[in-house]
Amino acid sequence: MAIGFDIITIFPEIIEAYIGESILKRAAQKGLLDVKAYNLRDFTTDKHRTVDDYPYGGGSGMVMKVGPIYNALKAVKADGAERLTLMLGPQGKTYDQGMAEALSRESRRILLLCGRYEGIDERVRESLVDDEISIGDYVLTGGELAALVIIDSIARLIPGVLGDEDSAKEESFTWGILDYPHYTRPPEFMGMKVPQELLSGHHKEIADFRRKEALKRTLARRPDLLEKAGLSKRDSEILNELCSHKTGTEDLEEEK
Ligand code: 4H6
Repeated sequence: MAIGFDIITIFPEIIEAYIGESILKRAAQKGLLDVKAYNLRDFTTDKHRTVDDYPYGGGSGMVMKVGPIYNALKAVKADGAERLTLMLGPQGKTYDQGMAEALSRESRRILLLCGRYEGIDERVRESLVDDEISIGDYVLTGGELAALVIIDSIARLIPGVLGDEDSAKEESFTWGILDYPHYTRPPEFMGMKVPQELLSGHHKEIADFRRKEALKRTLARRPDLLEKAGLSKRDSEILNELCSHKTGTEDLEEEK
């Protein structure tokens, strides 16, 4: 179960630099991940390798031209492989873990188009891509960081990429709520203690403690997630208990 990405960008080095490091590099070496970055300027036809132009109707900033993007898409797709073509932009559908999971099951290669300047000629959005994705409600100078966020979040869901077979299983169990707090040695640091439940060695007690802490945090910081989360009967009981004991989140309130 491998996955492939094609990235069209005026800064292929940004993509290559990140993919060429650490865990994603190993995934690529293992044949689980294939990322190819293409320089949009290689698909221009003028001497200056122009990818942008002045906006019709005037105004500040430049707009990415449709011609080079069309040529790049045509050249990348020339191998005839099935592809899902996505552009990254602040006006797209908001990306989340559910979309990452759906895309991790894609059999097609995923082609990501990264915009720069003030935006991309609207005809690209209308006719040349399948969809537009946004990684969140903020503006970036270019789509490259958004493309890397998408590649990274999908790659870690491919079995064998993290090397830890249990992690995906455990994640699906806690999916939809915030993670529980983590601790490692020493058991006490500058007076701050690791919760005794974690030192007990009782697996049931540890699991209950973690679930309760995860629910407590979610209630305090992201109550919106609780509505959509797939909670068990036991989870609902824990939450009811937390709600009845005053707010049950006093220990989190000082963190806010
Ligand atoms: C397409 C259209 C993604 C791409 C416009 C990209 C935020 C996200 C971009 C633009 C991005 C996101 C160019 C508009 C710079 C603003 C590149 N910004 N922009 N949230 N920027 O996923 O000016």
